Amino acid sequence: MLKGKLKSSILTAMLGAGMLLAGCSSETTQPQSNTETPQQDAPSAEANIGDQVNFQLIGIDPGAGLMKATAQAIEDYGLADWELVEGSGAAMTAALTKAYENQEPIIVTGWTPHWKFAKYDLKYLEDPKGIFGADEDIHTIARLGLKDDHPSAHAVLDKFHWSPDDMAEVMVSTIDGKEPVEAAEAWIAKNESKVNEWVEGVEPVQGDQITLAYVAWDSEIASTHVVAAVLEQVGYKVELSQVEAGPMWAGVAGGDADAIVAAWLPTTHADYYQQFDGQFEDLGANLKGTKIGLVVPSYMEINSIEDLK
Ligand code: PBE
Repeated sequence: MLKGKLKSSILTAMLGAGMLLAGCSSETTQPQSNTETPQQDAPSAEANIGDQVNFQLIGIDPGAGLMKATAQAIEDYGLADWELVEGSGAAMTAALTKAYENQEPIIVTGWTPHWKFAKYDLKYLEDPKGIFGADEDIHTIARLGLKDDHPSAHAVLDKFHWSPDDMAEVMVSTIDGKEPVEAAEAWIAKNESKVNEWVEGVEPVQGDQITLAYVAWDSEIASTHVVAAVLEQVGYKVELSQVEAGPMWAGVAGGDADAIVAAWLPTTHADYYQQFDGQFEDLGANLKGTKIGLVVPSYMEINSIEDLK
């Protein structure tokens, strides 16, 4: 598990660095070509949107459902000139932050709940073909047999539910400098009555081990750390296993992980759900009202994915 975690964070760091380099080189070439080629002196607001952002959609980790949906959108909207840049959640927010600070155009793959909507003025591009699906829910998924082996953990996981605002609050405090563990504990301390509902009537345990798998999406970093801290209050020793999306689903289906709280359904993780159907227990929604799509700063003039053609 540790190996996987290390590998994935190195990969994330490399991808992040690669993207930053790509960002730098485009910054240096753009002004040059503007001065050298008089025809390109037109104000950038009038330049084709594709040219403004080098025909790049800034993606995240390749296993994310959001990436599959974006690839589908590229196909269905006829955006063959466009490239979906693979990276990570962290690389995507780094690129967005940099562009936003310079008021430069950028198009990122985005989702709600996410702290970026609290920090920046952003908008989803309209998706008239409905490729990114309607609002959906985040489910908790347990491995088969968890209920018999660890009934208290199963009970807490089954009861765990909160709102998009709750999740966003934990995400924002992480981005404001708290470690995920501290952000989770601070939220728990402020929301005793909600947390009491999840642990009410649950039999305490003495250091039994529970493993939660998750992907380093900011939303799932928040939820997984909150649930881990609550399980620890009940007496569990919780191991967090940070992996990619495919291994996360394979882990809970194969029993290496006891549970995940990161299943975006029915659309975003439909492939994984079908692939492992029958090999896990779906404990239902822990949060209702998520959204995915293409996101741009509000200062950009485009409003619809169709404007990218
Ligand atoms: N996300 C965040 C994930 C699910 C959670 C939207 C980036 C995905 O696309 O799979």
